[in-house]
Amino acid sequence: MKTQKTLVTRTKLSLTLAFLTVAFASVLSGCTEKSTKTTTNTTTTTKTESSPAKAALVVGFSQIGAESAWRSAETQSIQDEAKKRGITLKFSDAQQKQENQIKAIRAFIAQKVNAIILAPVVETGWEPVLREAKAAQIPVVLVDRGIKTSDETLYSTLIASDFVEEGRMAGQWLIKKMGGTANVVELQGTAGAAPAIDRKAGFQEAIAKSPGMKIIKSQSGEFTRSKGKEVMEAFLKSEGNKIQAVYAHNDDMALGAIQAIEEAGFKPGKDIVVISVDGVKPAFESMVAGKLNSTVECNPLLGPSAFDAIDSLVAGKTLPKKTLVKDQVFDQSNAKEVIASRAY
Ligand code: GYE
Repeated sequence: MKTQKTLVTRTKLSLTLAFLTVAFASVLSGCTEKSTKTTTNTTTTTKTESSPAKAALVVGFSQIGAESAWRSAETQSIQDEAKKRGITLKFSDAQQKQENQIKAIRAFIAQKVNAIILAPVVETGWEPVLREAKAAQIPVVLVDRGIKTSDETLYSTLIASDFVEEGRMAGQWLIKKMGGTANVVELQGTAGAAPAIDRKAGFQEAIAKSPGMKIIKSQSGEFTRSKGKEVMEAFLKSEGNKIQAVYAHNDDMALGAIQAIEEAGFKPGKDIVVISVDGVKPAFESMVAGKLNSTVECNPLLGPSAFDAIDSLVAGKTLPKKTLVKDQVFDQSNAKEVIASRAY
């Protein structure tokens, strides 16, 4: 009896042990399965998200300000594109001051952002802060305006229009319109800014071929409508009837000048021919209304290419130093036809 009992107990014991072993094994295998799943999940996540590895990107954007319709369209494009790609964008508006941009870049570096987008207000004075970004291994993408530096390794790439060419196109259009002879007043952009320097140079180069084309006055209207109006009022006061054409480095200043011309009792677009650069919606409306004569487009929708560049840089690729945005000339002859299709 005793032996039998022991046997039964032993059998029970080994059965229990066997059961436990199986149970433990399946718990273990469950664990393994789970951890495999987790691994699989992680892999999938990383795979689908060689994008949402993007989603984790934090980018700082140092913007110049909000001086023009062009600038607002550029800001919008970069903000929209960041949102679309799930990128966290730290946005800083410098209110036209380089010192504010430098502060913003230093803050981005301290926050260890993955990349910096910089629209530099002027061409010079960026080396010290860009050296700090380089030391922190944070790539810098310049958008819309270039800088002057002897060390091109301080930024990764520049995405911008050819402002000299825009100036040339404006000059050529005006020579044709004026039959090679005109007294022109020029409203320049922000002093020291790449588009102001280059648009002036390109225009001068173009009109140099027609000795009848003369710039009789030239002053900065700071790329704003109000300053453009103010400077044009002063030009009209001192030059009056002599002025036959206005060349403004952007649409906002041209629109301000148009107001000044009307208030002085002249007809913009007829008595005084007006040409500018940018191609924003209000410029098209003014051309349709017969006031602005022509605008040379400068595309501000730089968000998609800026973030494509950042993706490449984060992936360790090297980019060309400059990517050119293509522009074209519009005038009263085609403004009506294209106005509805304008995206900014
Ligand atoms: O033409 C002007 C703006 O940097 C290209 O800046 C840009 C210029 C643009 O304020 O309207």
